Amino acid sequence: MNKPTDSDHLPRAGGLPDTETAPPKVDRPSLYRVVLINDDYTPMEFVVQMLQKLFGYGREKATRIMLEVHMKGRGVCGIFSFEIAETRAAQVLEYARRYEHPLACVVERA
Ligand code: TYC
Repeated sequence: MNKPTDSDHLPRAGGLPDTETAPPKVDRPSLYRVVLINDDYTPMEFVVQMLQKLFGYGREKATRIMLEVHMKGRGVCGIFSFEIAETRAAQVLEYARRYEHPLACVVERA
């Protein structure tokens, strides 16, 4: 409960209580992008299957993301809280290295 103030007897904006008009005081968690980087060697099909397996995307969405990376040099494959983004990026690198592909990805503040 807030401390009583001198203006407590006056009508509030729109007649709404303070809890409805004041901005929320909790910080929203920061978000981070997992960004895939293009290279000339990793097979397209491997990238599509990786996106399906590690990010749970259907084949269409996975293909769209892979093609965006292939054509533009980079592409966002997901936006998450910091811990999830770091974990997913590490999983991408681990999966790629296991199959000896040079696939790269980075985490950026969204
Ligand atoms: N450019 C690769 C090729 O032509 C395909 C590719 C797409 C590689 C996305 C990496 O993150 C990547 N085989």
